[in-house]
Amino acid sequence: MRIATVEATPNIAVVKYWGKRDNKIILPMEGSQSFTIDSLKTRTTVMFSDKFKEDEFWLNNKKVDLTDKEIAERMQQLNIIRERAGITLKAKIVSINCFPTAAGFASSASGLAALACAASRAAGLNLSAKELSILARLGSGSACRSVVGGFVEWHKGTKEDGSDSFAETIYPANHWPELRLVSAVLAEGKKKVSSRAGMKQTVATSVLYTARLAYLPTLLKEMREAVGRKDFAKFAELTMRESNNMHATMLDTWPPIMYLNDLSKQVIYAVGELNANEIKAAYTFDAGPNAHIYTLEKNVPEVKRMLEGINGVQKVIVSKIGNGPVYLEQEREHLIDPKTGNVREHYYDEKANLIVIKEDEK
Ligand code: 2P0
Repeated sequence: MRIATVEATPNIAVVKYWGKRDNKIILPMEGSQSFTIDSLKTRTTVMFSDKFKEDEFWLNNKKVDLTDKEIAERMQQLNIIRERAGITLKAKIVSINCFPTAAGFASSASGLAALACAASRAAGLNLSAKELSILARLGSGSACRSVVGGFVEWHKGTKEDGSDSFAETIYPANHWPELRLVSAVLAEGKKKVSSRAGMKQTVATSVLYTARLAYLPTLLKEMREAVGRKDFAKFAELTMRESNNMHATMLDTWPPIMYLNDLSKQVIYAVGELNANEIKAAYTFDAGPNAHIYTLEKNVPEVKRMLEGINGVQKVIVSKIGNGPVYLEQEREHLIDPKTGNVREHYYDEKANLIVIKEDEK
């Protein structure tokens, strides 16, 4: 049957991807590294069928306009998958994010990783992790790091066709079992400058960006070693300085880009105080104000208390390191009824933290 369902999770980078050398097939200026986390899942079902007259995409129960240029670009992997599988069938894609409402978390990494895995499986392809990573990359750069688990590196590659630009696991999820990510939701709403537009502008205008590119190869090596040794103090310093470096090039962009807000800055100072005697926490910020703090299990209560003491922190989410995408094999877990091709009524139950498919309730 041409249907598959996959759950994928986001990744939070410690060496950031910010800048492309090819905007069409998404090749980065440099490598990056992240941990895939075990929470904030996206579940995606893809079905190919001759019943369907056109491709359809439902995200969080809303129909997405596939004629929109940016969305069509992000879905380019779908045609590549069809071509490779030798099929011309239309696809129905149904996706839901298990994120708290208004969390302001980016969902493109988990969403496009889940799409690559589910669409290729539904098309009957049996692809390697490397091939899946390359497909996910075409939808969103950071998504190529979510097709595998643990500590992940995206190799920038040197080939023009992108065949050596993919992510792989350097250390599996159980390498550093005490590591946790404590994420704080600081603000709602859509960001003013998208990552895609922002990074393009940074590459074009920031004079600091040259210095960033010069130091990244050394940082990638030092980070790999610090994670390998599970040296939290070194890992934390590298992580925080790297986040600051990326945000410095954002501010140095013209016109300037500022993703951090006053609350983000309060978190930076509070982490500094927490670390006064012993390094216990490492903040990192992406293209938005929300704080992501890597810490060790024993320090989670203290980090949570610190965040909850900041007026304006809306929610705190603790994650472990995850294993990467999971294929759901049970018929009733599909978001599409395989017999009829109809979208099954479904929603995310935030309290129970699970996806409810209406038929299950009967
Ligand atoms: C990262 N970010 O490494 C960095 C840190 C944001 C800041 O990857 O244009 O949404 O789709 O390739 O993947 C965000 O970039 O951009 C990102 P596209 P994407 O996680």
